[in-house]
Amino acid sequence: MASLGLRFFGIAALLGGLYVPVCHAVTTVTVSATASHTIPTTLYGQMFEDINHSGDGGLYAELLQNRAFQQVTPGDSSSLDPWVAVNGAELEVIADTDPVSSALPNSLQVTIPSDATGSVGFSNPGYWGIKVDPSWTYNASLYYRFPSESPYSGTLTVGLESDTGEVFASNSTTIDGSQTSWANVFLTLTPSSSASNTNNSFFVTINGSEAAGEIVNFAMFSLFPPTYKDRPNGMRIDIAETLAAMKPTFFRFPGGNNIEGQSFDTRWQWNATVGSLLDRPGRMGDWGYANTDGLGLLEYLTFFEDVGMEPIMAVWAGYSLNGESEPEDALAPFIQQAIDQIEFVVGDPSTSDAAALRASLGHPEPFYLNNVEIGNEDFFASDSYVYRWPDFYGNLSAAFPDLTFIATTYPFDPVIYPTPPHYDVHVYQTPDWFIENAFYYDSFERNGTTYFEGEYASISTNASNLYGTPEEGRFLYPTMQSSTAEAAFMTGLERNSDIVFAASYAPLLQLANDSQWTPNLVNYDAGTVYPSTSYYVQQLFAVNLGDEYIPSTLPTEDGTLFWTISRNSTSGDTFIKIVNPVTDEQDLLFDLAFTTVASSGTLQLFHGTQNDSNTPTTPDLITPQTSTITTGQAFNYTAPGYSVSVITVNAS
Ligand code: LXE
Repeated sequence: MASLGLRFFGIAALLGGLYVPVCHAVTTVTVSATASHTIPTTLYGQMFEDINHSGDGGLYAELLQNRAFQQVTPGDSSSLDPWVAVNGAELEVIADTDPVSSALPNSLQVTIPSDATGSVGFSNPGYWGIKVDPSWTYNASLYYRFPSESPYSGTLTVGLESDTGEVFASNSTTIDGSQTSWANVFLTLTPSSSASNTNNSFFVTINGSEAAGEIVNFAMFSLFPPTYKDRPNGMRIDIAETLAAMKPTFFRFPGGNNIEGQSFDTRWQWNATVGSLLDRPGRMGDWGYANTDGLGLLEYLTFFEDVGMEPIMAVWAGYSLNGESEPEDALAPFIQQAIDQIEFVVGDPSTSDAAALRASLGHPEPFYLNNVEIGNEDFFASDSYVYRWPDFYGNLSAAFPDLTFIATTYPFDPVIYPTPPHYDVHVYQTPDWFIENAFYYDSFERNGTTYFEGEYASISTNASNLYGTPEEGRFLYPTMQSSTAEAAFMTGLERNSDIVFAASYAPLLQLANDSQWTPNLVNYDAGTVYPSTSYYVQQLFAVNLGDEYIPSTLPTEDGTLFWTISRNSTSGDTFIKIVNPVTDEQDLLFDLAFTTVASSGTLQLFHGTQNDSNTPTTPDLITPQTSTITTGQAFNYTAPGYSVSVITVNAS
């Protein structure tokens, strides 16, 4: 326990002409010179699934929404969303008699009215906007065919325009009525000026008077800006860079609820997400919108290599969100599908078809993979996890003895066999809960079992209605109160990193215009990324981390001041993280047992008031500020209210 000494604070208050010393309780933290354990290399990472348009419309850089009419019902008015007609064209999503591919059965059938004049066609406003950047080259692509042969030949134009009709970029080609089979049109767009906002759209037009009465079918559109590390079919640069700047060590994917499916048929299936985009049918995701699966297994894995993080990959485990579990005697094909998914990632192309497929797609070398998670939140179907866990774990660990498998129930309920080596623990709670549970793992038995805090977030101030509305206390965006409370909890994760091997805030990403869940770590719209206060907490914890944990005086278990210390055993850089999740400032005295401690260090201070929040209307309200600080074997520090401080000092 921390010793609370009383110290006369340096500055005295002037009162009635007399100097009256102001008393502050000072918490003395004695810091050992010897590490107690090695910090796992996977401690701080990210949990991702397509929720809040975090994949399509988010990390995945494709700009066109509903680009291939996947998982829509032709004839439904919503099947066209968000495409709209330009200048009187008649648009209809049809089940094509001769579709562009068997995976993409629907086409956009465009009829040019017989009295058409001017440019006639259709446009797409993207995912609530399209960013027009004159320094970018956009790759536009579409497929077309004439359902009936026609003598028509004319110009097709694609471009980017504002909602007031200002054209920023356009490019053209000739299309031909003799083209009754599918032809691909690929055109680049280089805007000549920037747009003042993101209320822009992508348009496709033809000359109305020349084409009057013609009918043309279109399919599989795409519009890509430059991508992170220049990957074809890759990631949106600003979002990817924001994620990479957190220095995540792992990326949990592809769910979360979104691996589960609302039913067995709509579960995430790796094999439907690889190969040509024409061969990906997409699926109805678990968060109310179709997933294109353009962000497929290979795109994920490539992204992990580009960022330098490892996967924590989930396999579907026989349970879907509607509450149904596969009976035990029906599991075999799903276990095989999970084996194939893992083979695709790490298998040998000479012995596995899935690995050979990976090699044929340009990556003959296996990807790095250590951790595989079996299912998601299977405590919701714990009755069936009693057989699903041993069946999946038994078969998968026999096929891949070098891999590590993670169970998704709680250690105590139900008791499952064989005893899982690792558990994925989730918690969405109030700020107070996170502060009160900074010692959550301290009492856990050290029996070889280790833990992945796979989802956590402080989501509401209302303990009795955590998932209620913002009016009922739910956070729309993280605040300094919610974020510093998470930081208090994280000091406990770091202290217990002998048994906590990984931890990730959830959810990771949110398109601010349309989301299903709040709060989220990183928010964005079509043009801008808005890192939240919790993002900066995650970043401070992840970037400033040594390879060894340095024990120190324990914080008071029911207190309001927390710290954790780690050290880089090569450089001697020692990272002292101090969290004050309440209003009043608090004083500390650090007393380091190291022989040599630098006389100055670096302070990264992140602090604000309780409700301060980085939002699209107040971006960057609170960011960490760096300064130099006087250190030494003993030094004082005052932690402001609602703050996370990281003091980096060299010690040996
Ligand atoms: C639990 C699940 O795994 C996630 O998909 C949800 C959002 O983070 C959460 N309820």
